[in-house]
Amino acid sequence: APTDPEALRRRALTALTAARARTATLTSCVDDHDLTAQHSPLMSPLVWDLAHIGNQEEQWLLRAVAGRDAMRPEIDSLYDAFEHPRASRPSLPLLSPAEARRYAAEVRGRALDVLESTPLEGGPRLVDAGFAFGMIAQHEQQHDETMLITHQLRKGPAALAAPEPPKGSTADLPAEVLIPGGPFTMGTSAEPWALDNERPSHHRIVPAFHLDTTPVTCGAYLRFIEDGGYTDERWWEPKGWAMVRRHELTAPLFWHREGGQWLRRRFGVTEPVPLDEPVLHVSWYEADAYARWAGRRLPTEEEWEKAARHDPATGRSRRYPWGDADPSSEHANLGQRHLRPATAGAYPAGASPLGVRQLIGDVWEWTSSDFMPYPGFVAFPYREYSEVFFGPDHKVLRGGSFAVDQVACRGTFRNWDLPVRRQIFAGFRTARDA
Ligand code: AVJ
Ligand code: FE
Repeated sequence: APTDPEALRRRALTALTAARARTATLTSCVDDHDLTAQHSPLMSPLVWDLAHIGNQEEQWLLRAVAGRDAMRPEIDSLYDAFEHPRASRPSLPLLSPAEARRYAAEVRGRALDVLESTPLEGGPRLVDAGFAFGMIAQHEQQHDETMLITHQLRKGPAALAAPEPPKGSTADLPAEVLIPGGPFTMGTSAEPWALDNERPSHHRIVPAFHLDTTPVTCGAYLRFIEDGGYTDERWWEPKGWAMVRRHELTAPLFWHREGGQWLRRRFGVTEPVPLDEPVLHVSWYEADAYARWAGRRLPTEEEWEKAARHDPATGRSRRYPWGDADPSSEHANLGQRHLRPATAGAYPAGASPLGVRQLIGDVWEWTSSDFMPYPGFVAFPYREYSEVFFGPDHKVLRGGSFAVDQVACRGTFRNWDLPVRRQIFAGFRTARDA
């Protein structure tokens, strides 16, 4: 990771520009009606995400770093995620698509002036401007993933297209990999754009365990379904069983059965369920039930990170499974380059030192862990980014999906959500004690 000011400035400019190009794609591929409609009570209208991206950039770059006055103080509360739940956002007096575009573009123009004229340091606090630019690029990319989820929930014809990801095969791969017991370094104090919840680095002792070589595939998940997984209370946590009964769940979100065949809807297209692709759109409860049915369990968050980062040859933790180099298209399925996960066994160049595949990209992976602070955690730049979500309500997801940009994805990156959530691009892999 670069530390000299000119390299940081270039890295920030590249990251901000890439995020805005993706935002433009996601908000120009449908008409104004689809931008302002609510496609699911779980999601904001797309036009809310667009203006919220601009408003956060105004608050954290123009006001906090550069000390500018608010451009439109009356809109701050409309775009405060804690003031208005997603379901209520369509009834707010939101900026129109044209106004939201103009506002976000105006903020960006000023932010680039600030980037030109502000001395950059690489430290992890907001006052270290290098971090503030990285944080805002990650924030925009996270909302781009959120908008892609809205597109997946949207009814109607496809609006987005992308080439197919590379094919992989598990024929020559072991089903699981043994991760030997012992200490490893978890989290980071060095990565300049790591967010508060990834810090600080600290030692953990992780007993030996076995981890699936690849994420669980649709084909494997289908065996759980066909074995009566959704009708057998034995496999389910009580709250998961209650969810299955209440909503009469029989399969992952977006799957349905027709003429004896399982189909799924993906970005406006209905297609046969791809048996060799990692399963997507399962809740934590479904992942947990599958693992119990298979005689296994979900990995803990620390097991996941050790498998992804620990190099047994040197004893140090890498930035990514393949080493310290930034991800390329050879390493992982990231950045909405493709609109689906690659089949299991793809991306051999992205394997970990012990041979675990597809830890980064493809599907977010549910872990068994609650979202908790690391020892020495300090909230920044605001408590609402991570701290208010710590506790037993949220489960940690790791590794990133095909919809995550590389700026918001690394071996230490932590995502979290409620265990009932299914619309996110989440799958899982399983583990067992050694
Ligand atoms: C880390 C993905 C759970 O989208 O709610 C965006 C990221 N925080 N704006 C979310 C986030 C503030 C967050 N997740
Ligand atoms: Fe946000």
